[in-house]
Amino acid sequence: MTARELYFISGSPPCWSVMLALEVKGLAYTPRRLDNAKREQKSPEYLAINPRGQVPVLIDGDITVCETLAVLSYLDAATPAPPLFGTSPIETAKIWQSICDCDGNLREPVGQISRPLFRGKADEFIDQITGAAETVRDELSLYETMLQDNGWLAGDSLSAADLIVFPVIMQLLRAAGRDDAAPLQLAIYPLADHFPNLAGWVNRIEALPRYANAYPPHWK
Ligand SMILES: N[C@@H](CCC(=O)N[C@@H](CS)C(=O)NCC(=O)O)C(=O)O
Repeated sequence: MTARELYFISGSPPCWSVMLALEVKGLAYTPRRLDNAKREQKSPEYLAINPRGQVPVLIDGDITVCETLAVLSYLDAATPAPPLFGTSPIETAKIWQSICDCDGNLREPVGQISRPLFRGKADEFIDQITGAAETVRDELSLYETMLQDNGWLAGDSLSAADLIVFPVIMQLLRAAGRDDAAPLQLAIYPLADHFPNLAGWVNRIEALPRYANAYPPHWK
């Protein structure tokens, strides 16, 4: 057992980002999985840890950190290698730009696609899904161009940008790859058919040595 604990919900992209960061830095932790179906994140015990009732939360000894980016920053400051936020001003700027782009332009439209599909309500939300897919394809095209000459989203090495964007893309693929998404012709899945550079980037992340440890338990 370690003094480091991570409260998470399986399949939550922000939680997956933190888990990947822990694995990339080789940091052991005790996973504390909460059951969203039982609303365990709203229990009095958990609200005492995070009054917002959200995950991820990292506990490191007597330190409690809420919010994904705060956790990534904390981990990077506490364990600098490998660096997640760059080693030069321009690298740091590019990483933050990519994170802001994802949070401002990709995360919500991916949610607009994945939420109804995961609930089996594709028919009911067809306009929302196809409209969001258009926005998402535009964003993925930008990634596709960026990854033409670069292995990673914000420079020559893996960074927090990759760890933030990757779980969002995986959530998208899980939704777009469902049988009930096929008739909608979202032109996203299989990724390699539509965005081959992005598919190569996904493969690179999946090949990280401890990748499997962070994979959402209920997706296995
Ligand atoms: N800004 C927060 C957002 C975290 C968030 O949205 N967490 C979701 C899981 S993806 C959650 O806790 N949902 C449960 C709830 O709100 O009850 C962060 O990045 O940490």
